Amino acid sequence: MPETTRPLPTDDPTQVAAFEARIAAGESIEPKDWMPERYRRQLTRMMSQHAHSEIVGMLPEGNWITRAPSLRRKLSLIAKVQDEAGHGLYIYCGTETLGVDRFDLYNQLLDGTAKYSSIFNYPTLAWADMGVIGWLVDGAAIVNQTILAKTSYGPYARAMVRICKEENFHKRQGYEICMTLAKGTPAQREMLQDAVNRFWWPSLMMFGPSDTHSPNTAELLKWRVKRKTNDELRQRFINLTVPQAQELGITLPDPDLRYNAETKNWDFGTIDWSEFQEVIAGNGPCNRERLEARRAAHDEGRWVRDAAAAHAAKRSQATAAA
Ligand code: BYC
Repeated sequence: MPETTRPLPTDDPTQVAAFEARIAAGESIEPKDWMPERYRRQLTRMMSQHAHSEIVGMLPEGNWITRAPSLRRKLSLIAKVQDEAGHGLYIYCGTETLGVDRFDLYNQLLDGTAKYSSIFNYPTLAWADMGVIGWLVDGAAIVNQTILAKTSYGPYARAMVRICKEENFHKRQGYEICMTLAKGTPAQREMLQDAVNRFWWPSLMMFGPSDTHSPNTAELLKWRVKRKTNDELRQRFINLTVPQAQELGITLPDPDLRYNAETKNWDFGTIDWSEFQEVIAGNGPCNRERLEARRAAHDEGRWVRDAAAAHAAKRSQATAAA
């Protein structure tokens, strides 16, 4: 039975109290430290979903590598997609420090039982989508991950510090594409506006359900895995992004977006949570296509795994014989 579905053992209350005192004191929890099984389980869930998101997240942008408009754009897009593969592998490594096997986790992605970020189930229809993904999707990821860099689990926090550095570069690269299109021909501006119209609301959904409908937040805040709620981070993202949209001279597709001088926040309209629920239930525009692409890549890569295993076996035989 995979580790993540086994029944939870009962934790010793004294150990739980000592653990929670460490969390309250702001200490970092490291792989060999004692931790409640539920903490381990929550981190495994969150980190594996995050790793899967990076790997599936390569697909929408990978779709445009062959059609990038110049050599410079192609090189930077290839580098971005490679970075995402690196982030995925890095976070799978982090997840293994919790005592799980990445192949079990990966199989949960392939058999459709694991979640990954809703945003990657939307199609990339035009070159402007590459700019908008960098600007909005990586922008949202940075807001979420900068806070996760202070999470209580040491390996995850350290992974986030490193990953955020690269995400910042991705965001600048995306914003620069948007700026070029915004200063371009009317057709380029229209392409940019259309991409923003399609990606704005799904980017807000990346932060997860509203706090009143988020079953995991309270426990994750208690253990300082999360340091801010979904709604707090969503609001922060909106506040940061509206001035950037104004700078580009494009319209965000929300007639209710208004600056509130009292709260110093940008108030926004109602998110279509039924769309979000459909996407995370596997019924978004590209869910099936994304999983099929990952399954095909897994099958086509079988010979690499077999060759690596055979090579490792041969080396260990040679070492034993020496
Ligand atoms: N999509 O209780 P809640 C990237 C699920 S990759 C799908 O609020 P939690 C990038 C949630 O898992 C971005 N599912 O959960 C890569 C839970 O379901 P389960 C990925 C979602 O954990 C390439 C249920 O809804 N980033 O940055 O407290 C290119 C209830 O939610 C989503 C991370 O993974 C969603 N959007 O909070 C560019 C960061 N939202 O598991 C960029 C780490 C919620 O109970 N993760 N669900 O069945 C987190 O920060 C948190 O897990 C979340 C959700 C804020 C995502």
